[in-house]
Amino acid sequence: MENLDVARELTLLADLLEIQGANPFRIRAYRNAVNTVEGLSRPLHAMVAAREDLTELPAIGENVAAHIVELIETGSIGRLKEVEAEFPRSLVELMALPGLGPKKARKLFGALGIRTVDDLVAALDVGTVEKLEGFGTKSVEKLRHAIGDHRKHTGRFRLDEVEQLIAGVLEHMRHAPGAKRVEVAGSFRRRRETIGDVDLLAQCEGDGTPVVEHFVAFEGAARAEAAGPTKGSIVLGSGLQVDLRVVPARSFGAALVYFTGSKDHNVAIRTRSVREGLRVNEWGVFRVPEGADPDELEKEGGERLAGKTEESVYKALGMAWVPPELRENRGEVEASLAGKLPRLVELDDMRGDLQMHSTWSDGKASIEEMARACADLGYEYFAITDHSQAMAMLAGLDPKRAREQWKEIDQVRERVPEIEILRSAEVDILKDGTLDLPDDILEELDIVVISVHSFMDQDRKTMTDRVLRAMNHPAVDILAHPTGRQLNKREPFALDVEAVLEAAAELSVAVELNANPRRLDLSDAHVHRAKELGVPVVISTDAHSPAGLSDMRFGVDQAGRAWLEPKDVLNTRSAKQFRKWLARKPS
Ligand code: DGT
Ligand code: CA
Ligand code: CA
Ligand code: ZN
Repeated sequence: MENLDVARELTLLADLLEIQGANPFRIRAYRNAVNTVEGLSRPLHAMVAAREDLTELPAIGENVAAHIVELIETGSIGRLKEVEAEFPRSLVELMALPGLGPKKARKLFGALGIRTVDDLVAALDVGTVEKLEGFGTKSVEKLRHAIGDHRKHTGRFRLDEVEQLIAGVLEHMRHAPGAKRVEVAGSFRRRRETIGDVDLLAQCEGDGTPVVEHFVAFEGAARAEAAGPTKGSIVLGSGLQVDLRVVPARSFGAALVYFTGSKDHNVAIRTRSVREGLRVNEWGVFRVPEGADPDELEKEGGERLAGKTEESVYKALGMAWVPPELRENRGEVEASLAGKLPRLVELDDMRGDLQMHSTWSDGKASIEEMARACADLGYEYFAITDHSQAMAMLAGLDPKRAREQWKEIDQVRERVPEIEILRSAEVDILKDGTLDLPDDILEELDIVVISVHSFMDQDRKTMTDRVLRAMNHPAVDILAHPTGRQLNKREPFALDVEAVLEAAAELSVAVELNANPRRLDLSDAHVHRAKELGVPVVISTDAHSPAGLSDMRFGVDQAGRAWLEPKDVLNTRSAKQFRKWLARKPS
């Protein structure tokens, strides 16, 4: 039971209570508690085991604390079961559809017995929904679109969610009898932005049955299946599936290559090996005997050339070891053969962070706290980018407050001299492409970051013109989270990214790779395109607290998937070199 599981169950309770029409204050209390749980750096199960008083945490009252303890100790919340007896939990999936709130969910369930998105699709098809009070033709049309979007997302988990969800499994596997080593392979190891299922490999000589049995006995598994001595599979309470394979040491490297994938990468290296008279599979690399039909051979038939380590496998194929982030058959096989793999950017290369918020807008920590946290990370510089005035609900800064903030920045500069603070703002790109702060303010900022936060449903041409107009402002340095996407939640807005990148190259505007694992915007493919076009990329966390600064690694991993080297990333530069870039334009 990880914190994410606790947050999920409390959210479920709040959602179902909302459908039920319960007291809004009670519902709010649950949602505030969820915020706290999501921000915790320690596992709640450890705190419960240590009998710590959970009500000392912010926004956790007696009632919620009791639910959490009950959930961790018994695996469920009694109150939640009561509500579920009235409204099935699948209704919450319905509420994930934009435009479908708790009232409509209750109505669909009460009047038509609709429990799931599939039920809704069926009802829409027979036309019963538009006859319901409150559901006109137009809202039915909207629902159809929403269902289309929703379908694209279901079944995949964000990378950060998976990291948290499998922590308990990995800990459990440390005690697996006979397992010398356990590694995560698959898309997780390739650091894809979302993950379908998790692929684990355990190294064990001889009979793997005890390892598989230990694995399927994991207490956090909602379902489990042992399939013989080398394979098993569990589904966690969150719905995340984890597959395990048990492999002997002589094959571990080959299995790691095979199960890390991607499938396209595997196919590419196998095709190549055939030409060399070799055979590569999850057991190793083998030389096919003269005149033998490779399809007729045993799984380990032929002379064994490699298998123990990944390096040995690639070497037997005449290749240099390929970083997992690159294994997508996007040219890495050829580059590896030619000895031309890039030296990917690493977390250690980062010298600064160029987007974060403080208590001046919607951040949770002061400028000084953020400064000290950045200094602790070893950065040379960072930018404070609070929102601008149009973001009123996020307490965006108007010119007057911006100037007040600069005074505080000056004070913090004196108190934390070990790091350079750049005066900045995340300036809103208004509906018409103008910027949300006047020129005199923009000119006095050290660095200007711009982004879209409103009117995200504009058509492609309008949105593209709007962003291009904003980028043309001479004060602009960085276009932040350029497509506005939120993984599994909000599709990117309609934008001609190619045109934006071309303009960025022309205007010497950098594009952001937002490292927040909920965004990872731009995507790996777009960042790769930026590199091709010579557009400088910055990797920024968009942190709203010191803890958020550690999201940098997600951005760096994604930059690796885009083939970025340190020289492609502006904030790998020293403060001095970065200042030089800032002075590239007259403004
Ligand atoms: P996911 O789970 O959808 O996020 O993506 P992956 O890449 O983890 O895919 P998954 O879990 O289906 O399989 C794990 C790895 O196993 C995959 O990356 C490559 C390998 N693999 C799976 N199926 C095949 C196949 O049919 N041929 C080959 N050559 N490799 C495969
Ligand atoms: Ca997988
Ligand atoms: Ca799998
Ligand atoms: Zn933003």
